Amino acid sequence: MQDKWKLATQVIHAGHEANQHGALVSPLVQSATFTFETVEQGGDCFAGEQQGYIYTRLGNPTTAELERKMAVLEGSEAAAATASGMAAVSAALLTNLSQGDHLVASKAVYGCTFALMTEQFKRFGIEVTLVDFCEVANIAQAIRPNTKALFCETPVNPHLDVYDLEAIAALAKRHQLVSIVDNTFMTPLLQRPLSMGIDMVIHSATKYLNGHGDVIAGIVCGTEEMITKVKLEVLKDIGGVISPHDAWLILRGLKTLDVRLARHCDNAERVAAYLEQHPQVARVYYPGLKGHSGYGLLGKQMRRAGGVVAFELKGSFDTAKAFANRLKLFKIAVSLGDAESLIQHPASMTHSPYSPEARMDAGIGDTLLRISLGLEDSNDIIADLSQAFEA
Ligand code: LCS
Repeated sequence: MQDKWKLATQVIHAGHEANQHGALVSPLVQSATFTFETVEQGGDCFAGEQQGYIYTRLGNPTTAELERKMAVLEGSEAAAATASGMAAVSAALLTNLSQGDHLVASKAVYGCTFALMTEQFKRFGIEVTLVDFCEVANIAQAIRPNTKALFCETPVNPHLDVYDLEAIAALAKRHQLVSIVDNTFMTPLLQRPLSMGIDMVIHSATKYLNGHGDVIAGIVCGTEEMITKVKLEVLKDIGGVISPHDAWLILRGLKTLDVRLARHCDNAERVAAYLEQHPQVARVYYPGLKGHSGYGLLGKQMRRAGGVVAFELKGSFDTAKAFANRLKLFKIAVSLGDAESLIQHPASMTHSPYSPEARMDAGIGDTLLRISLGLEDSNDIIADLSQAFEA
């Protein structure tokens, strides 16, 4: 019965287990360590001969509930919650890559993911080739004998390019590579990469999953074997584990994910259409618009186009800056997926880890603005944009 529930029901119920007091909402287990009856029992728990919580870096009941819920939502065997989205990206990649290995990744990714791959991995002898994932042939050409994994986001932060997940998964399988997808912009309610053959999914849970702008966290989903490696080989020793309190807040946020996403998407669709017809706008990037390269995958790979829209104004960088500075309802802030509508300038903010050349090559222009549509009334959002255009 539970297996058949729709995802809108699973966001509320999946992963919940009966507790001592019959509390409807699972109690927050805010404890760093767990006690043993005897030294022998402690030793058996460490040796894996007895089940039991030991120390929160190794596992925690509140964290475990979030992990069970996310595994159900993504359709994975298991999940690991992490201290941030970057901890999830690095845990997923470091589980699969060692010195001398090679990674093929999309050249347009979140700025810190770019920095991790191009700066940190270099220090540890992990090679990375960045290509445009719009053409699967580009990925195939970049594969070498020592390639171990493929990595991308789709839709991409910040300009929302969309990549064909079935084609990427098939290519990975042909070459026995691990395919890893960052599903932050979609959440499992709009896109389920594992159902298309992708091996691992990661999230910045900071965004839609939590949805209230008060937590930094991440999730990795995959097979039991992969997630055990993530937990025992990376999280245990490198230590990027989630705080139980943050896991508890995400469990609360997830209950409303379906209803929140509906509003985020409605608002984004309306704003994208408004911007597209505006004479001061040069170009709108939103997979829900007919002219967008990802439009063909809408309905097939993605249920809806999400709550983020990017656009370029006619004019210079100063025009874009002045426009953003005039907005009143929109807050100038990075992050996305919050109740509040946010605007940011990728070139100087989220994607500043790129060199100007690498950024232009990835299609992230100087005048690009990215907005995350919040949960406000769309009339107020449009009115705010209109007054900024008129000023
Ligand atoms: N993956 C994607 C697609 C992201 O957008 C981000 C953060 C991360 C991973 C990293 O997650 P975090 O560690 O921040 O939880 N994106 C941000 C953004 O666009 N603005 O601020 C952060």
